[in-house]
Amino acid sequence: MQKGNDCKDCSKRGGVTVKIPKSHPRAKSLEERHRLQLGIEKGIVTPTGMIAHGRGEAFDYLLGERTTPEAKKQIEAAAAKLLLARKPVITVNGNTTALCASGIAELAKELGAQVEVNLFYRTEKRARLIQKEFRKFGINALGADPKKFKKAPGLGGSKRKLMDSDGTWEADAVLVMLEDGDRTETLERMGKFIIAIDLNPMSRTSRKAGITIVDNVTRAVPLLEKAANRLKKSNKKGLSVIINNFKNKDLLHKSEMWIRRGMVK
Ligand code: PTJ
Repeated sequence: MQKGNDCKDCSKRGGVTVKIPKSHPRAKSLEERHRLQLGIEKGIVTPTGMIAHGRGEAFDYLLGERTTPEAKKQIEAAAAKLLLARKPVITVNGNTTALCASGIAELAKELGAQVEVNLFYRTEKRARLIQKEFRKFGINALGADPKKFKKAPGLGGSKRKLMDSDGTWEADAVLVMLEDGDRTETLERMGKFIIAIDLNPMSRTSRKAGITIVDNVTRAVPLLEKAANRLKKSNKKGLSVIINNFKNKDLLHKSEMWIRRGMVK
């Protein structure tokens, strides 16, 4: 859970305050739902973001709501790749902002990466609210200035085609979370290396990304920051060895086996 919570252990639903005891077996899951609810109230999260989160929760439940050994390897490779990148960019939407803006901000600082707002249900107001949220954590997020937009080719009418000319447009490595397959494919076609965080190892984004972390963003983002901090001490050769030994397809298969069978075989 991110730092700087608006609410610690209670949630207001329809004017009713509901206490979530720390000992509640689903406390973390309820806190995440509450965080999204607050995000909707603030205008940061789109209402369908709740449905997207529910889908993620289902996969997370089947993964045992923990970072699997495979996800730990995916996180290590992702950190190595982002550290080697000339210009890494982290793109954020409503859900990721509500769930872990402070963690993303820490990660961006650790990597020297830029943060860029990219929305499916884009309104300029939402983009500015997300930018404002990141400012609280010392990040000047890109993606809210229409004068700087360039359009990714091949994304048709989707507002996800909008790219900041100083951000994803220039990036060589892009970290995406809760991403659509068509944007992942487009960014790859543009020559960018995609690192995805997605609880569904079977999604188009998971299969198209160069490195996929099959984990909840709320766990993966702080672990990625820790890995980046640790690997910063390695030289380029050491980081390249990690990436060269990494096999995205194999680890995706193993992640899928956790979900399908509760074991890796
Ligand atoms: O904020 P906007 O306007 O950009 O809206 C974005 C939404 C959330 C509507 C959009 O990203 C969306 O529809 O997402 P999806 O396609 O439902 O979800 C993308 C993937 O993220 C799915 O494979 C989910 O299982 C996965 N996912 C959901 N929650 C999490 C997650 N992966 C990691 N951590 C989560 N907490």
